[in-house]
Amino acid sequence: MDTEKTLSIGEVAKLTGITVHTLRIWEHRYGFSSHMAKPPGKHRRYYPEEIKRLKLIKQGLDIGLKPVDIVNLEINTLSHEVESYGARKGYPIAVHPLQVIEKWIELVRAHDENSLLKEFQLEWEALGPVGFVEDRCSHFAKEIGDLWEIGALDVRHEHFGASLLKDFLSQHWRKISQDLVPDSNAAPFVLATFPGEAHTLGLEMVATVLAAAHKRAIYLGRSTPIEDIVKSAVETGAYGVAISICDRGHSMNSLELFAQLREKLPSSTVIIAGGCSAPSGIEYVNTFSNLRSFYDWLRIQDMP
Ligand code: B12
Repeated sequence: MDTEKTLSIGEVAKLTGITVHTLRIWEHRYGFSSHMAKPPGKHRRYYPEEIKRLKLIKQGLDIGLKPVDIVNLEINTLSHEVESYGARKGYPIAVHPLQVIEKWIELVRAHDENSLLKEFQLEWEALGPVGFVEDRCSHFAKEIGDLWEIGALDVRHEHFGASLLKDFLSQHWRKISQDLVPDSNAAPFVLATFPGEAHTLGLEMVATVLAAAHKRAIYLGRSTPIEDIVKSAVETGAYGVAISICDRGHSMNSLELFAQLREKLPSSTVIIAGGCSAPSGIEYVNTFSNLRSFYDWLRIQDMP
């Protein structure tokens, strides 16, 4: 195999969530010989195919399997082991979504829009809106990003997959809203990204969770000036404003933007933030580590 296309241990750690320290212990203890390349005189490198297997190992460990039992299994046996162990322990099927995501990625590669939409629909029906966004969409987006980073997908694939998912979510949450959020005067949540932030998939996921909790969403979308967010919130008597921040470049001035938002919004309007680069620790901004906890929070709000 071509060693130029191999990955360093640091890259592998970043992509799999397994620490460099743990990977080194496993290298030492279990070998991994068939999955690694060792260029003469250099550090060992990992073949990209190994990422999939290591992610499955991580899933197995997260649900209680022991490294000694799984680290050296080949991918099909490993996948079977993780799945059957998860089922025995009563974990919902959503705990191990890798095979599904892999199938979706293949459909992205093939630009097979109809099949991918069918797959989305099947999972949507099986998991419900909140399970679909939390256990499928976020893994899918992350996997597309990871594969792009290691050069296994092109940016055109990223665009294709992300925009199809975005449109799917948009259609579905708007439909739920029409059917289940009967009162068009109910205090809404205003959804937006800050100026310069182009990533809106998170906002679509938030809108989906709001619809599932029977809350009204006013979707302003990407790159919205603070004044406009405030105007919409005031005019509609919004209960809250929800901001998604994905690009770290924009999170740097987000502290200032949140301060402006707080100052200009009525004091009763709640500010909520999420996304992989959302800042934490601002006392007047509610952040949520995942969309399920956001859903649980929504369900207990006493809203007009
Ligand atoms: C899809 C995607 C795109 C799509 C966006 C499509 C769209 N309309 O959203 C496209 C292809 C257009 C794109 C473009 C760019 N992208 Co991009 N993109 C991604 C990708 C693959 C997924 C992002 C995503 O949607 N994730 C799903 C989100 C929602 O997950 P999350 O942020 O973890 O949020 C979770 C929760 O926090 C919650 N949540 C999210 N928001 C909110 C809000 C609230 C209120 C709540 C309660 C919860 C919540 O929901 C999620 C589920 O659990 C990431 C890779 C990655 N690893 O993330 C790169 C990534 C975000 N992109 C990146 C970059 C750099 C760009 C570009 C600048 C690239 C370029 N040079 O042109 C451009 C931006 C162009 C611009 N004008 O600014 C970088 C950002 C790096 C950084 N510094 O942070 C990333 C990380 C890729 C990388 N590894 O470099 N991108």
